[in-house]
Amino acid sequence: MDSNLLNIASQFALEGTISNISPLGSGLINDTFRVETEGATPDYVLQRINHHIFTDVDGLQRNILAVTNHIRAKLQAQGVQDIDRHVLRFLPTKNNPGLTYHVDQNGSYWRIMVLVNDADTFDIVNEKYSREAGAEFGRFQAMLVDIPETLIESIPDFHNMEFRLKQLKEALEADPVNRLANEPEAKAIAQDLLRRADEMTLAEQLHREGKLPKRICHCDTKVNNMLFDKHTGKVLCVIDLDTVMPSFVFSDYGDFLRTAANTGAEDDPDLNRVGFNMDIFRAFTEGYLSTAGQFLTETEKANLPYAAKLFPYMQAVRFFADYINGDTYYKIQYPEHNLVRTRAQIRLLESIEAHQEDMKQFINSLL
Ligand code: GN1
Ligand code: MG
Repeated sequence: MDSNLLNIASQFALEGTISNISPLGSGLINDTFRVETEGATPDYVLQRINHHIFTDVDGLQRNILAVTNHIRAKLQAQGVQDIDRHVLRFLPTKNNPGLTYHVDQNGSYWRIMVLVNDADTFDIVNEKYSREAGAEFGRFQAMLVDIPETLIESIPDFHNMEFRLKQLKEALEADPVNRLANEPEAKAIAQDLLRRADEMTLAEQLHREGKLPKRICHCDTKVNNMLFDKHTGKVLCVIDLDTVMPSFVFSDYGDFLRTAANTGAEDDPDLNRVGFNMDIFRAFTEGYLSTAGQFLTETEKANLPYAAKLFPYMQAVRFFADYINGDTYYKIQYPEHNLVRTRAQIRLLESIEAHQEDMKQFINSLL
């Protein structure tokens, strides 16, 4: 067992005696370890927080604590059993009961949460799981509509489409590795993306007009950010809370469909595989509206089809800006990776655009 990791884990007020620490999962942003303890005490998840991406770790952890405490209190009031399986629990440090992170001598930030055992995550979901995921993400937002704390944006302007377009325009102007100048395809993509700018910044426009609220959202509702019970298949809880922040509800609705309703991969080189799966859309939307329907405004409901196209669009803008910038943000596996990702997201966007009318009709039929 790594004595350095043991020393870090020992800074936290955990129960039991640590018997083993080993790498866990395949996250791209944080480093994650499983901390096992002897006997019946819980096992834990130890994480090094990427403080280059999340620059305000204190604010980030205060966000997460406010959210998990608020949800925990509601579950308690509802008499839910086994609460640690239904909401993440972060431990305080031994020295400071109000602090849920530790800074080591290298300046790395660490936190520990209780491990939810006998749980599965999925990268691909069928209709049944999509319906449950929709209900769970809707429930998550619903439980947080009355949270008293003011949350920070753990990544400022994370899902602000106007800001993402501004970043793209800056990249195109600087063109630091001459990809725009040298590649006719890059010019065509830039035009294709920019011509949709007005339509795609609808959320920011509505917000300025006072017609669209910000609420506490998860902001990374990829299909694999939800735990399911290994034995019953029932949804347990939402994980990966780093990006929980004020945003438009479109974030959670749109990003799930971007990942779960794509018939191909996010970076599929074969565009013929990429398309929008309407069965997954219908199942997820049914689930989502069954729990979020009560608090959503008419404007929010009417714009769910827009939310579905917004997220592949935003992701295309982000991948493409990174490609033009010379691949400084997303990890790439090969030089054209960000370009391939951009093409795939644009193909998905086109497929969603073609389904807008069907989507509107389906949503109206549920209301
Ligand atoms: C990043 O690292 P990962 O895969 O959880 C990104 C998301 C993107 C996603 C695209 C903090 O998430 O916003 O949707 O890549 N997270 C951050 O795959 O930028
Ligand atoms: Mg994740």
